[in-house]
Amino acid sequence: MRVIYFSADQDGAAWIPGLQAALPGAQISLWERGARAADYAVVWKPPQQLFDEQTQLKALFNTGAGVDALLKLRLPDGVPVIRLDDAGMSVQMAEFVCHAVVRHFREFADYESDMEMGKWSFRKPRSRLDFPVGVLGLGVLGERVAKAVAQFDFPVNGWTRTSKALPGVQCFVGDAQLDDFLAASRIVVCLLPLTPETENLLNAQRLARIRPGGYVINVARGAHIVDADLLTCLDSGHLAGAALDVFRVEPLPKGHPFWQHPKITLTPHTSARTLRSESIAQIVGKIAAIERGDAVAGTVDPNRGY
Ligand code: OXD
Repeated sequence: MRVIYFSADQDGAAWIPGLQAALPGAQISLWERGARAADYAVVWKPPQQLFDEQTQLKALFNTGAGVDALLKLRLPDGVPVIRLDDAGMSVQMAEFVCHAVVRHFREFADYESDMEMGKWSFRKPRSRLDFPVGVLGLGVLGERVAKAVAQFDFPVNGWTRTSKALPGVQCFVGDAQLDDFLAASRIVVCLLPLTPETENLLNAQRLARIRPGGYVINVARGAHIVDADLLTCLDSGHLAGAALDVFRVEPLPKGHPFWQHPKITLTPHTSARTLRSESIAQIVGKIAAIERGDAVAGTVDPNRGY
């Protein structure tokens, strides 16, 4: 069996020994132009040329949570695209989002700057009932986030394409209930897959539906938010702030207004990192299932886009 690995961001040299140790009988190599035909490809943001050359693949593994970059390419006909099922990402996402929610709700940024100035002052406790948290997207990551936030006794709303029952989470379904979901939420967390339907979802009209004094946390894709509309809502005071981990262009270009905005907290696409050993164990388990002819969890539906 031949397995190729390619990543636009990660250190490939570190993945090869791990894959080799887990698949001792296989030939594992970094993909390069003109490489011999492989059975499996393990990839993150690969170039089109990889698929133009590798037309015999039995399956394709995406090493990140989102498959949008992959689905923009022309893939070999019928090759299943398989994503990681969690592989240690959902706990990271839950801690990242809970941190952002609690940091905003408890006004820790203000305390930090007070303390830096040597100022000892308390803020009035706020009621968490006034800070309902809405999670856009209740997939593996969104579900974990919604449950984790609910543990802090915030009211939690969820928005999904098809109905989902989660204890402690009020679910809103489809386009018809999106405005109601936004109006019921003051902190909005975006965890949607990026598809033509969800691109630019958080535009001026939708951001205006969020409760006044709202807060936006984007840990999905930059293209879910219309940057200029977010800035307008922050500057008008309709939104109190935003925590952004993802951007239309990454790294966020120097000079982009997000860098200096006083109401925006930035992180460099780090909310849930791919964990190498967990991911390799999962990929190897899925390869074994495919070789046995068994169904494999996490197969992407290319028409749905996730
Ligand atoms: C992603 C990831 O898909 O970082 O954004 O895994």
